[in-house]
Amino acid sequence: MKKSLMWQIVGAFVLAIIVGLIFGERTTFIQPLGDLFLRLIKFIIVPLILSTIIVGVTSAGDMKKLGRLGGKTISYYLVTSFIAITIGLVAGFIFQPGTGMNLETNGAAVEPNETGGVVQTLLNIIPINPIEALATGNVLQIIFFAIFIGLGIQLVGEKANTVQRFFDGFAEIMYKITGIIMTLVPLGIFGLLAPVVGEYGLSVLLPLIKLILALIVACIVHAAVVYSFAVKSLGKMNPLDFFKGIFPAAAVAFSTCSSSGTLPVTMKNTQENLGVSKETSSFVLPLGATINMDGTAIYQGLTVIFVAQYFGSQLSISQLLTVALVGTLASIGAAGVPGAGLIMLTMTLAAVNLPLEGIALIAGIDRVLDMFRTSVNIIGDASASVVVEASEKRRNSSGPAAEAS
Ligand code: DAS
Repeated sequence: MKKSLMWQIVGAFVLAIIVGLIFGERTTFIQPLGDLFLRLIKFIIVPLILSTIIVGVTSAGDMKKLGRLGGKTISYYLVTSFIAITIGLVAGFIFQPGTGMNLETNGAAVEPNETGGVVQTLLNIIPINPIEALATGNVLQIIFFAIFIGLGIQLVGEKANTVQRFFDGFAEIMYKITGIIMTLVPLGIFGLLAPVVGEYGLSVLLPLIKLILALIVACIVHAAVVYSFAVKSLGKMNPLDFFKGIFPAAAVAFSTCSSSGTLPVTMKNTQENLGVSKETSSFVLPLGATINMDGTAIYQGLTVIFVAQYFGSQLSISQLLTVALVGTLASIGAAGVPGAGLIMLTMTLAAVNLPLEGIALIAGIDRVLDMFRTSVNIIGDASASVVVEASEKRRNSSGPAAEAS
């Protein structure tokens, strides 16, 4: 990645903190700058995902390869998410963020999040109306639609060549537009962060500082241990090069608190800085932006322990296992938008009969917690793309025997 962009991003962070601390809540006058950047990256998400997945599927060559890519990707996501929630639980026991707390809540009753369970979540992936899925930006349904269009192009063959060439060209156009928008990343980070710094003064953050610190440490441990090990041992990449390469996307995720919104930048970084092919990144990353959220998994584990400690509840081993399972599903079901993890927390708390009022305890600072968990979410997606890419390259280089199998 160009050093100048990295330093511009660091400068944007520093400037945002200074301006936010100086102007406090008056910093909202900068908000339109952040909203402008957010709208620019959101407007390309749907056409980018649709065109790049169709191209990714048609260039994958065959159904077997697609199945192999999917199997590796989903397996990596499930394993890292389960490790993440375990780290979140351990961080809760070590930091004890909820012990001895006495917080004023606004008493807002919180309804359990009607997620409709896992089966309904899986069924909802199938779009009844693909045009509506595109119009509403339902990413999982768009992925489903794009995969089947890509498979259809392959099965139809020559008659669909024009359609394939259209989407090839359209995907290139979307990558080019993403590159142009990327030049605005420092400006966008400044416009998004400064108002948040101005709003969340220390008086708001101090009472929950142990919870914030516990999440930050757990995120750093997860990224430094799990992703370093994965990209080094499985991805054959120097971890420092990996974290440097994904830094712009992590910074955008931190500022936007949206994995889906960051997707164009994540794809650009993995392709240009981490050497991941368009074919792999266009399949692994959109999927990851919606179902792979390790940061959210850490947050689920940690905040459940926080709530249990606050209300003086002792969780049994079986309840902890329930949290690990349901929290992993909650991280899969969370959408790649700001605050999704807080909404899914109702499901995890309800699973172990903890009072949903616990959500009101953290809702006030959830935006700050969301910054860190969303950054980890997209770093995890990028690590998956590096691992899957390396695995496919090893397989291809092992010759025709591997191709035949
Ligand atoms: N903000 C969500 C995301 O975009 C994560 C969360 O809310 O937990 O990944």
